[in-house]
This record gives sequence, structure tokens and C-alpha cells, in this order.
Amino acid sequence: MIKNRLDIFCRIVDNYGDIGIVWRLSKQLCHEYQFTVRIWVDDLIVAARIINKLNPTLADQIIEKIEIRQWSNTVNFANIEVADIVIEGFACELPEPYISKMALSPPLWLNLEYLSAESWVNDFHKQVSIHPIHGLKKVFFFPGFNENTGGLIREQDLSARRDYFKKNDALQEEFWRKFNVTVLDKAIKVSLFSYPHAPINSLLASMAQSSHAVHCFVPATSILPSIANFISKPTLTIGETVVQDQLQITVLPFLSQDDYDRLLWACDLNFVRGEDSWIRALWAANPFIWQTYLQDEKLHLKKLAAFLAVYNANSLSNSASTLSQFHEAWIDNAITSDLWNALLEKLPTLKKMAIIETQKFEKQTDLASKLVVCIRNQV
Ligand code: TRH
Repeated sequence: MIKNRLDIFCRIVDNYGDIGIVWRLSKQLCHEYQFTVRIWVDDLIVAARIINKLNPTLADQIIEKIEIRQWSNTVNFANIEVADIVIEGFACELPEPYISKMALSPPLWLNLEYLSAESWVNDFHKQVSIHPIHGLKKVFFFPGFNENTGGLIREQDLSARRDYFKKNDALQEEFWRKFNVTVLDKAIKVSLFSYPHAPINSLLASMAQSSHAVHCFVPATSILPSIANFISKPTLTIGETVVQDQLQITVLPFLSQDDYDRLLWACDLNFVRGEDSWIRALWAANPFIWQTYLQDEKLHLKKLAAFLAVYNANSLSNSASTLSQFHEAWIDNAITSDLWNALLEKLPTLKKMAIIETQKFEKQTDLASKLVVCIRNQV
């Protein structure tokens, strides 16, 4: 009998990354590999921002062939049939009654971990822990940037769709038209998605004093108050465009994941954060600045350094050091006009570098393929 029923558990810590990754991976496992996927998620309201057709008032529904169940205290997991494969998203801790049922007929239990480019990931990928009460095996699956890790999430058709969009002016125009946007002629197009504690004011001030016109697109998230503050307005609304010197800012709605990809493909420079938008920016094959999720004991700085070492590894030019300096300033300090103008000057080289780096990682096996090999071989 083919064992293809798969449960994925997702607890939304904050933000959109946890469900963003779980939804993306679920779609791949269902549509590309024909698994029967059921997602258990604890916050349907946040999930509905990512899963566009999700109705947050329904505890059980099917969207794009994937079952989505509300994971609440009222679910009686003792009555729920255990799947053949169980993926615990980001150590979210499965419900105890479900684990007890797993002990009766053990499924393959994988813990999908957060992504890091740090070297210790190679040693921890596919390590096993044994449940202290039930003796069940749990396998730790670590995404990563080399073949000794679990790889990066990338849909089979992603590169082809991106290349087609980038070559096709009509598609790009259609994309901007959908949001009623007239792109500022000859401007550098920038997308901005960051945590609110980023030095947004200094970035926008540097863009306004830029050597070149900049059109900055901001999907509506928690940074809108900082943007409004910069242009001395009480609020900003979706669709609004404001201008200050060389800088034009357009507020977009919070986009669907597919449209967010298109925004990353369409822009010359992307500011991204967390985990999922970071990797989407990598696949966009355009220069990007990544803001790490803040962690205790400044662990996020180690994550950033490890990534920059991997991303800049083959770079022959001093553009790589400008990119690193800008990342460090975006994490910790203010952005200065000098730094911004240096980045702009290096943008054509950074663009070439981005294409080379993207191709390098595209040659590696993607996360879903590696996960499926683990499942077929029972690790
Ligand atoms: O929202 P995030 O900050 O998520 C983070 C990280 O995953 C972090 O590792 C985790 O610890 C923390 O959550 C709890 O950033 P991230 O990972 O980029 O996720 C954002 C998701 O939102 C991603 O799937 C892209 C999507 N998105 C849209 O669909 N539309 C949009 O307009 C934008 C800006 C994002």
C-alpha cells in the first residue's frame, strides 16, 4: 500500500513565515508529488493572509486539494487518524494525544527546522531524537545552502515562470496595471518588506537624496506607520503614491504569494526579511538586502554572516563588500547617503552577481525533492 497521507502541523509564532513556508511546501507535496496533505494550523486569521481563499470561520476546509484544519484546544486528537508521514513545523510540539496515537502505529515523523547557512546545519540535518515516553523516532530536517542539508524550497516550474515574466514586457505591464501603478520613468524600482525596527527613516532619506530617481513599492505591512512618519503624514492608504525629492513611494496591498514573487522579479532591488521572502528574493535573481529575524544573544548576526559568506563566496569584485556593508548597516545602524549611493553604483554588477548566485543554488536539489527521498527511503 502506498503511504502518502501527510499531516503538517504549524503554530504561528508571529508574522507570516511559518504558514508561508508550510503552505508553499504543502502545495508542492500535493501538486508535484501527489501526497494527500492535511495542514493543522492554530491561527486561521493569520493563515488567511497567505492562503487567499481560506475562510477563517471554518474549522475544516479544502483549498487547492489540501485539507486545512484548525488546530485548537477543542480538537479531540484521540479521535483523529494519524497520517503516514507527520511533519512538525519548526518544533511546534505536536498535541500529546496525537503522539500517543502515533505510538500505536509509528508514522515517519520529521521536524522541519528553520533555515540557516551556518556550517553546523550539515551535521544536524537528519539527526534523530527518541521520544522519552513512547520511544518514537523524530528526524530533524534542516533546510540549507548545500547538498549536505535539506536544500531550499523551490517549485519545479519556478525558474521558467520567472524567466518568462522577466522577458515579457506585456506581462510586467499587466502586473503593474493590476495595482493601478504607473512606474516612474527610468527610476530604480525597489520593493520594501522589513521588520518595523529597521532603520527605515534613514533608508528613505538616503533614497530621497539619491543620485538617481527611485520608485519604492511597499506592500501593506506593519512598516506603514514608519513610512507615513517619514513623509509627515498621519497615515498611508493602499494605492497611495507620495513623492519626496528623488523618491516616489507607492503603497501596495499585501500581495498574494504569487504576486509577491512577481514584485520581486520586477524590481531592481528587493528588501526582504525572515525566511520565506529571503529565499524568494534569491530565486528572483535580482540583488536583495535581507533583514534577519531578531534572535536572542545576537544569533541573527551569525546567521547573516554565514549567509553572506555563502552568497559572496565566488564574487570577484568589491561589490560583494558593499553588499555586506549595506546588510550590516540595515541590521544594526542607520543607512547613510554614501552607503546608498555606493550600492546604487554597484547595482549593475550586483545584478550580474545575483544571476550567477541564483544559478548556483538552482543547480542544487530542492527541499521538497529531498524530503520526498527521505520519505520514500524512510530516511
Ligand atoms: O513574516 P516573516 O517575518 O516570518 C518570520 C520568519 O519565517 C522567521 O524565520 C520566523 O521565525 C518568524 O516568521 C516567526 O517573514 P518571511 O519568512 O519572509 O514570511 C513572509 C511571508 O509573507 C512569505 O511567505 C511571503 C509572504 N508575503 C506575501 O505573500 N505578500 C506580501 O505582500 C509580502 C510582503 C509577503
